[in-house]
Parts: sequence; structure tokens; C-alpha cells
Amino acid sequence: MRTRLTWIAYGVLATLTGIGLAHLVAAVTDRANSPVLAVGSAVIDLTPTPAKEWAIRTFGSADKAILVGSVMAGVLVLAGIAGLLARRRTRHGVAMLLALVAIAGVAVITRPESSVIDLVPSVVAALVAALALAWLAREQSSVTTTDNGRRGVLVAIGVTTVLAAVGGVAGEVVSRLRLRPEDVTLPTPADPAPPLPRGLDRQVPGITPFRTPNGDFYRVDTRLDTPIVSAEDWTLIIDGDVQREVVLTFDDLLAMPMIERDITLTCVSNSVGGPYVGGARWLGVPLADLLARAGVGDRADQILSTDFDGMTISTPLDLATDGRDAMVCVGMNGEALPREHGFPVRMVIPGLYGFISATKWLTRLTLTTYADREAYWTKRDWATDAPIKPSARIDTPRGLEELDAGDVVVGGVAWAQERGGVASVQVRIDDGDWQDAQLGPDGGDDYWRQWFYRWRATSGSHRLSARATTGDGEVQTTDRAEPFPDGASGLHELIVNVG
Ligand SMILES: Nc1nc2c(c(=O)[nH]1)N[C@H]1C(S)=C(S)[C@@H](COP(=O)(O)O)O[C@H]1N2
Ligand SMILES: [Mo]
Repeated sequence: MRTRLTWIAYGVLATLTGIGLAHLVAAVTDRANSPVLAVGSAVIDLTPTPAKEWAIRTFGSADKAILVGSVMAGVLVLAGIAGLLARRRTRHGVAMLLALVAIAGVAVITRPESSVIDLVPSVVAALVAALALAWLAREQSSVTTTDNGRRGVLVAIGVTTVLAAVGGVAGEVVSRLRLRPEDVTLPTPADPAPPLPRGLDRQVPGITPFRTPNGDFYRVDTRLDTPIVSAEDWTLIIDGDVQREVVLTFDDLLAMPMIERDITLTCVSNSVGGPYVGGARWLGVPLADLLARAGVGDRADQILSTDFDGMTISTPLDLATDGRDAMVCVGMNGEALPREHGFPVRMVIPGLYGFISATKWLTRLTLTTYADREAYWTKRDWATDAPIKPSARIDTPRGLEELDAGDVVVGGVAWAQERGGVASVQVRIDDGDWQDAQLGPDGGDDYWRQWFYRWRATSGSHRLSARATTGDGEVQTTDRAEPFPDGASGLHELIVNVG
């Protein structure tokens, strides 16, 4: 009995060594070719949909781990049998291991768009497992004949164990660093945005660019680091008050029809005239499509979104589902989301400040109530309902700038998301009348608008003010408010000195 167990263990150990090193080789090339994962994916593909849905319902987000675990268990049982066979004749055990790896090879090569190169990890697994078993078998046989044999067996066991562990662990570490933003191929939107018109960027020196480049986009979050989240392991869970829990992988999300929208994001902490606002082109799945998959129950009044680290943001369900372009985004200005801005997946909802809408590194959407669950900023007494307040910002000239008398171009941006966009911007010099500024091109109601005003500056110190009027007819309020608890208001005003 004891020798049988020993041989079973050799079969298992040899197989783990092969699988471990193959996992590492696959991780640096294409993780999907790792033998265990390839067999696991094949099992998923061959499983009928009702069984798949049962597994997701029953195991939730653990379903992938359970699947990989089951495949591993099956493989190791067969590996144990290979070990037993090797006890009589090494080549029978080796043959069985090769047959086992051949299953993985078939799983790899039958994947769509696979090529012979994809078989490399399987070949590595086969070679390493066969050599390891042969080695263990040889050393084991010599134990009975010589006294030195025992040492040889221990060396063989030690070396294979270390190789198996190092391969497996290094493979996981390497693949976690993979599927980085630059590795993602974004899908073509089913519903693309019209081309963004050329802005006033060149015409008005000093004005904010019409589109904010990703590298210049403001960043506001609670983190000290830039989170490294792998798209490979990412899942989105939709749970809580839903008819059925939904679990999606990154590939599942990429396979859904995407919309593309130009949306100006704004932070509630932005003071009047401040820098925490940016305009980008977002690519993502309509939030409504995802919620429809789950089927929202009738108790929920809040979408509680959770990031990869457990940070929570709450969004009023009625606002998120009132027909605005709420989206779960994978792309920003034609690229995968930069890590700073939520890679691999974030929310963007036009018209709501980011702290109640724009969850980065998103992993979970929970349909719940404000009575039941409090998000991070709700606990800190910020508002739960915080539509973006319309605002005009003066970008040029700068406050306290020294100017020459004569023609001065005053310019900036204004935003009025989900309020019909910016209908007009007006400028006032000192206590004069409000004068209409000229608007730049229209990028849609959820996008900001550039504007400029030609001013004949006269000597002396002057106060410049700007205000926006929304497409819905609302004139920007002069009431001053600080950012806490639901956003700053009041006019952007600055003083310039004309020589
Ligand atoms: N996970 C997470 N998401 C978050 C935050 C955060 O702290 N953690 N900050 C929010 C706030 S306050 C804003 S204004 C936006 C800013 O998005 P950006 O950094 O991409 O500009 O992200 C939101 N999403
Ligand atoms: Mo924010």
C-alpha cells in the first residue's frame, strides 16, 4: 500500500511539474494556452447554457475558481493512475501522461484562431512531466538496490517540487501583470459618436483644449497608489435586489454592443474656476443593458458600486436609469482606460459629479437602498443626490495677469451636462452689462463648450466675470457655495491689470 501511494504521488508530482512550468511559459506568451486553463475553457464552452447559469447562480464569483479546481482534481486523479502504471513499467506511466497532456493540446488547438505556436506550453508540459516521472521512477527503483538511492530520490522529489511551485507561482505573478491597458484591443462601437468638431484650441491661445488628452485628465480618488488591476482576472458582479445575479468577465463585457459618447466629467470638489473637470470620448456598455441582464427588483433605490479594493460609491437608481448615457466604460479617447482612470473598467454617468457616478476599477454593482447601505462619501456626510451645477470658467487671461491695453481675447469653457448643454456664455467687465461671448463648436449636451469674447481693454484694474445659460433656460446662479456637500456654485471672477 505504501509503495502504491508513493507511485501515485510521483505521478501527481511529475504532472504538477509539467503543468507548473507550462503555466509559466503560457503566462509570458498567452495565458489561455496554459494546459489547465485551456481544458477549463473547453469545459465551459462544452457546458450547456442552463448548467452554466446554474453554476454562476450557485457559486457566484467563485465559479471560475471551482471550475479550475475541478479540472485540476480530474487531472491529478489521472496523474495518480499514471504514477501507478509507472511502477511496473515507466513507459506505461509516461504514455499515460502524454495522453493526458494531449487532451490539453486538443483543447488549445481547437480554440478559435489558434495556431501551432499555441501548443508550446502543452509540449513543455508533456516533456517536463515525462522526464520528471522517468527520473522519479529511476531513482525510486535504485532505492531498493543501493543505500545511496535514498538520497537520489530525495533530490528528485525536491527538484520537481520546487520547479512545480516556482512555475505555478511565477506564472500567476507574470499573468497578473499582463493584460495591461496596452494589451487590450477595443471593440468598434455599435453606436459611435459623431466626429468631434475641431475646437478653438489654436484660435484662442490659453484656452482649455476641446478634448482633454488622457495624460492631462484630472485625477481624483482616495488612493495613494495607482492600482494595478489585471483585466485577465477581472469580473463584474451584479447582485443585490436583482432577479438573477450576473457575473461577467472582461471578454464578456467586450463582446456586448458598445456605445461611444463625448462626456465632460466633473468633480464635486472642484471650486468655481477650478481644474477638476475634463472632456473625453468614452467607450462602454450602456448601464441599462447590464441592469436588464440582472433584472432590477422593485425595492432598490441605489446602485452601490464597489471597486477592486472595496471602496464604494452610490448612485441614485432613478437618475442612472432615466435615459441618460450612463455607461460602464472600457475606453477613453480611443485607448483602453489608463490605470489612473480605472483600468480595466469604470463607470461614467453624464450630469452627476464623479463621487456619485464615476467608479473606477469597478468590480461590483449592488442594487440596494440608501436605508440599507451607505457608500464611502455618504458616511462622510456628502450629498447622495448631486447633479453637476452649470458653470463657466475663464481660462485666459489668468487672474492678476498684466495685460497691454487694446484687444484682449477672454476665453474659457462652460458645461451644463444633462441640462440641455450650454446655450450661451456671457462675460461682464467690472459692473458693466453682460455681453454675449462666441461659442465654439458643439460636442453634444453632455460635453463642455469652449467660448471666447473680444475685449477692448482699457488701462487700470478690471474684474472679469463669466456665466453660462443652459439649454434648459437656466442662468448660472450667483449664489456662492463651497464644494461640500453637493458642489460649488457662484460665478468665476478674476482681476486683471491693464497697463
Ligand atoms: N474607485 C474609486 N473610484 C472613484 C473615486 C475613488 O476615490 N475611488 N473617485 C471618484 C471621484 S470623486 C471622481 S471626481 C472621479 C474622477 O475620475 P478621474 O480620476 O478619472 O478623473 O472618479 C470617481 N471614481
Ligand atoms: Mo470627485
